[in-house]
This record gives sequence, structure tokens and C-alpha cells, in this order.
Amino acid sequence: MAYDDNNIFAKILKGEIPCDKVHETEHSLAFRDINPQTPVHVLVIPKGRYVSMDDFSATASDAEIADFTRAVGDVARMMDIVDNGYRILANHGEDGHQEVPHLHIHVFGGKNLGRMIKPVDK
Ligand code: DGP
Repeated sequence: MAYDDNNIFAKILKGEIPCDKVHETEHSLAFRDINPQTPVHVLVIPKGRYVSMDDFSATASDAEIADFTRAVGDVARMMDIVDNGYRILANHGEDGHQEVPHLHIHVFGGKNLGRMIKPVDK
């Protein structure tokens, strides 16, 4: 899938729409989800033009990948959810129900999150 420069997270990165920023690094930005599913729900995105983990993992530089991975860990520590536990998740494509076509890791925490996902029909 080609990158859409008008997706909502591209607009946040360009400063065209606001976000509730919690962390920023050279290659990554983290902000609160507009529709939080849990008491802590932060999205971590790379600043580069990547649709999902598919193209990010295949084409991002080592520096971007290292920065992004560290930013996710930083956010969990900053949100003080490490001791009680948390969950990270990234959706890709149609089966994954990805809504925004710019890579984002969801960081969920602040409550017991239950089992990983609901069982579905195979
Ligand atoms: P996903 O299904 O993984 O693509 O989730 C997209 C998430 O993005 C969803 O939890 C809601 C969030 N979201 C959508 N639009 C905005 C926005 O304008 N600002 C913020 N902060 N979050 C948004």
C-alpha cells in the first residue's frame, strides 16, 4: 500500500492538527489515543512515512528501528505501567482492522487487560 500523506497521523506530524504529546525522540512521536480503550492508551509512531510494521520492518533504517523500539519502552516507563504490566499492539491491514495507515503501536495499561484477544471462529 502506498503511503497517504493526508492520513491523520501525517497531519499530526506536520502540526496541522493537535495531539496530546507524551514523548518525542529524533525519529518517533508518542501521544494519547483520542478514543482511549484503557486508562493508559498511548500511540507511538515513527516520524517517517511508513504505512505499517510491514514496510517499517523491511525498509526503515537501523537508527529509526532502534529509536522507535526504545520510544515504546520509554513510554511505558513514563506512564508508570511497567510494574503492573501493559500490552503493546500494532494492527496491519484489513484482517488486523488497521484504521490509520501510518504505523502506530498501541500501548495499553492502567488496569488488568484480561486475556490477549477474544477467541474467534477459525
Ligand atoms: P488502528 O485501528 O490500530 O488503526 O487504531 C487507530 C487509533 O487511532 C484508534 O485507537 C483511534 C486513534 N485515532 C484516530 N484519529 C486520531 C486522532 O486524530 N488523534 C489521536 N490522538 N488518535 C486518533
